[in-house]
Amino acid sequence: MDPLAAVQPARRPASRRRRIILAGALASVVVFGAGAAALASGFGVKPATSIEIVIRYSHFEPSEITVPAGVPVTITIRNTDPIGHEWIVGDPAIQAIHRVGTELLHPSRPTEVVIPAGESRTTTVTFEPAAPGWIQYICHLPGHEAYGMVGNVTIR
Ligand SMILES: [Cu+2]
Repeated sequence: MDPLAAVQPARRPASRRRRIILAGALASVVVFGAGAAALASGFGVKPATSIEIVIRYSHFEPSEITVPAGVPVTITIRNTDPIGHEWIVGDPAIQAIHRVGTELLHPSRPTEVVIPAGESRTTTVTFEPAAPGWIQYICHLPGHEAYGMVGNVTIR
């Protein structure tokens, strides 16, 4: 048996996935009509100090959060998948370390949270000012980042 099978991305059923991709394509057309650049930069989104991120089918929902700089932000990560995941938030240097890391599980830190299957974890992080997209949250279990388990933090 493949020893990595237990951590392979939890994929949604194919037929449902196709419908969602189609719906996403339609939504993109509408969004671009309404001014995609403004939405993509988080314009108009009020920074939040309490955020819930749901993990479903090995994706973070939402995959974009907007937070204030310099104040504690409470983040609850709820894993609805039948496999464990992790939530590593940080700059490209942090992500590079975890990308080649060999530990499947490690002790949780405020910015490095392991969420077992079906469980939730809450952490508190204070973000320093950074350019949009510089700080990301990624699951570095094998194959998960490539499958799309990536989110962006906008700090304002
Ligand atoms: Cu994952």
